[in-house]
Amino acid sequence: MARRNEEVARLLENIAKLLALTGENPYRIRAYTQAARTLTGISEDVEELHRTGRLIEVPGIGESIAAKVAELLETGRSGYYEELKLQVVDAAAELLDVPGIGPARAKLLYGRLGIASVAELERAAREHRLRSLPGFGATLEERIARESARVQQRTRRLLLGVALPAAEEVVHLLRSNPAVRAIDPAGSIRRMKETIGDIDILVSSERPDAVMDAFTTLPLVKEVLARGPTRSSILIADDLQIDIRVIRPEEYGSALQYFTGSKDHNIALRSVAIGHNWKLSEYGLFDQSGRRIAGDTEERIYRALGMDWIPPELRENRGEIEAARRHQLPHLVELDDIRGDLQTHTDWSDGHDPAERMVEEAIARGYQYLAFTDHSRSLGMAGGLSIDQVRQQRQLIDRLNHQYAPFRVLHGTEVNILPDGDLDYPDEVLAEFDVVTAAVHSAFGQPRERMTARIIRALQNPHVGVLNHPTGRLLLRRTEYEVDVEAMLRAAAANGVTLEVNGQPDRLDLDDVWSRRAREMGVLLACNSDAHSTRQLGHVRYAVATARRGWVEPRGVLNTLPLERLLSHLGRRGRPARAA
Ligand code: DGT
Ligand code: CA
Ligand code: CA
Ligand code: ZN
Repeated sequence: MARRNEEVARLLENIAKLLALTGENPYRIRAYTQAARTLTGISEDVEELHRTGRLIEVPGIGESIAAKVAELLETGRSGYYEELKLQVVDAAAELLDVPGIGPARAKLLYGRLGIASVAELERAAREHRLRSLPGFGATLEERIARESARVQQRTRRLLLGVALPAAEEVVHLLRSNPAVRAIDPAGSIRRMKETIGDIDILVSSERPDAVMDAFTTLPLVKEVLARGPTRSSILIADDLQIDIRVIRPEEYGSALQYFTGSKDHNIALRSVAIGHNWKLSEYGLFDQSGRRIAGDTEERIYRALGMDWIPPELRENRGEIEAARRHQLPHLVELDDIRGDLQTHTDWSDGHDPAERMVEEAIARGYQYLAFTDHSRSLGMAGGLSIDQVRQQRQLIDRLNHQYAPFRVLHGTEVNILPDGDLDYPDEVLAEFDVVTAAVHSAFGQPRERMTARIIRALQNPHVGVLNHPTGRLLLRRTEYEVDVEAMLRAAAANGVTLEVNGQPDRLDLDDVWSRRAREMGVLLACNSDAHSTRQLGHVRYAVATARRGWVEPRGVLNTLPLERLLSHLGRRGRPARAA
């Protein structure tokens, strides 16, 4: 079953928001947001914690919050939250989703202008009706217009990291059904696009009725939206909508090809078929007389059209059809190629799990090495490490290396790039790490030239091995900071610095297009999880998916190297790697 941690966390966050609207004291409000954050990060299942009476052992969860969590888990609702909603104008609460709008401004917008939804807010901002309000200037008005557009966009699309596990669970539950011959996620999920509009699943079967029965009665169904003979839609937790289509086996390949998309890829592929005087549709590939040339598998369709089968991640009409015709498709990196992770956090900074548990999970994943890259000292909020703590952590890492040999724990840091491009530790401290990863975590608002110069300066520091989440975007929330990415890539190439493809579902940074460009320019990439818990080590799959969408091959990814070659690569930058 899916974990309900996220659902519970959202309730706690909503309570915090409503409390803020009622003018509750900040300590209580913070208790709820902290508890929400903790629940999202921990690897334990919240239902399990509740069942075994250990909820109140979770840091930051006292009896009062535990009681509300218990009620939600047992009854699916929260009386406390319902009551709060009645107290507060429910609609005004929606405005708080817009960055820049706090409780005071929400009250003002509702009270003075009667604005009760994000859509109305956007319209009012575009019509310049906000600037007359006290404390609202033209700049804020512009920002609100932009941010409320983004909030509405966000509610229309989902992160791949949310949609994919849900789709996979449905696929897993149905696969063993005897009426199901084959089942696959299609659409943007199969292409591993960074955000997903809706979830499409295809089933090959000769008994559509039986498949529909099974689908619409899955235990995770919250609501059946539509049920037809070969097509149905359900709603599951978090209001995720899943559409399923049942296809006859002889048409399954062509349907899978068609519904995988992208639309642009399909259009280009269809014109190849037209070039042969053939017709390609979701029902098959047919010649002029209507005879079926192919249809049961995708491989046969692509082969009949004179090309290699194209991995779904490449189907964006970015040159893949030409490459497939010439038999020159890239040999894409795979999850199994990854030998270790070069960005992870432990409970020494803002991670949730102790170093030992991270190591054990990495070993269970089949890794040869794992770098701990806890935050550096100026990131107080995230428990950045003082120089003393760095040295204490090294003793622990030496112990772990002894205990878990031949597995190798690398002592790393995610060192802040300060606003002027200096790094957050002096060079002699940086020289002691096995791997230095650097990142921008502050002063995001710098103008483009300053930000670009700042990052390039960091790339020129001979101790820096990797630049983390290079553009700083947060999907559906914050665009990248202003930076000349081409110049950044050139500097990375010139200085031999690896650029990260960060696997956190809301980062995927570098993205697919920049990853491809980076490789063209000779820049190495690292597919990392940026895990803040053992469970999140699995996020590396999204980094690999993004790299695959960027045509990246295993030799383009630093952490496909076995340990010895990784160490010698890291040593090449300025200082010898420490002997194990
Ligand atoms: P999404 O859901 O917005 O993340 O993106 P997709 O790619 O999953 O798009 P969706 O769900 O609208 O349709 C699934 C696939 O069906 C799409 O990738 C390609 C195919 N498709 C949909 N509409 C058309 C169309 O008008 N022409 C062609 N050639 N293919 C289409
Ligand atoms: Ca879709
Ligand atoms: Ca769809
Ligand atoms: Zn970071």
